Amino acid sequence: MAKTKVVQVASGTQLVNSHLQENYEVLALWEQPDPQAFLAEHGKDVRGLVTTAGHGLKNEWLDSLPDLGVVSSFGVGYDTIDAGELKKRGIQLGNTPDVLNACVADLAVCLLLGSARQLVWGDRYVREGRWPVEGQFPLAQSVSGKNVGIVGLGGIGVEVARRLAGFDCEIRYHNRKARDDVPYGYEASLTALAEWADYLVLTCVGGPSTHHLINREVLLALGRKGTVVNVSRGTVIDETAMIQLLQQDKLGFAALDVFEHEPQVPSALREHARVTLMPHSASATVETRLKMSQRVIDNLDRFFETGQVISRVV
Ligand code: 8YV
Repeated sequence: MAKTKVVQVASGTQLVNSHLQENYEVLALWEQPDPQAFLAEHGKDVRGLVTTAGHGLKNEWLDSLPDLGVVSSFGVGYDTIDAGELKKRGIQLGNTPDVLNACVADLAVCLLLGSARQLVWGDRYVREGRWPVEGQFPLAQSVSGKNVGIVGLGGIGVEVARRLAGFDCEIRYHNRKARDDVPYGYEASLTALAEWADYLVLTCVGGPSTHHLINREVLLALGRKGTVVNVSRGTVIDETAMIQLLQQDKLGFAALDVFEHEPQVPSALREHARVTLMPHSASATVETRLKMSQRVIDNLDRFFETGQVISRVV
């Protein structure tokens, strides 16, 4: 029997790549100099498309994929995929939620603690031999017992909250609507949450609905006492406003895993002493990437077996 044809947008993990190679006829889009022209020629009986949250897919490809039934994407975020357009065309979209919640929350807390206690700078201070010469390292910020505001209390946000409650922090959150299944205080005004918070942790979705949600006004409310921690999407923060406020000493600290124009990170951020940076790594552990890979595979296989992906966005 002929294998089902799938397009693979970008090379994936070893597990995903080998599963696709063994079980499907794979069209490797990343190897094509002109993906649009390639799909126009070869897209006719393609039934699945595998991509990542980082690579997404282009709407203009869809006209060349008339038999496409399923898109399986590596990652929980799907801001690079037009889910509305897929829905209109009756194409299912599967992503990899839940399996990465704990891992992403771990990095959020790691960034928060690392920024507060100046872990990266302290490490450099010791390595560079400055301790015996310059003496006492500057005082840092406490975490235990402080106020933590969470923007976007979904699966990842709840894991962050649970962890920081263990540090005796008071937790409040901002969502579009209050939840009735969590013990944390709801704050309808994002600015009021920022004013109250010592640490503002962003775990909301990306895309147009949250574009520059954390604007100059919110960052000013967070102020010099505050730290913004972002494991969501770079687009959620007005990066230019954040840089200005850091430079003007009107915002305390920033601990960032994501950026507006990845992998480009402005030199103003790279050079700033009160900024802690990671290269979009919140889900990047061996264990979590394995689980995400398995979900990408399961979403695809299950669609062809039963007509339903497991983790369905649309
Ligand atoms: C990955 C992510 O880095 O899940 C997401 O939405 O942003 C991360 O887990 C990304 O999916 C890799 O493409």
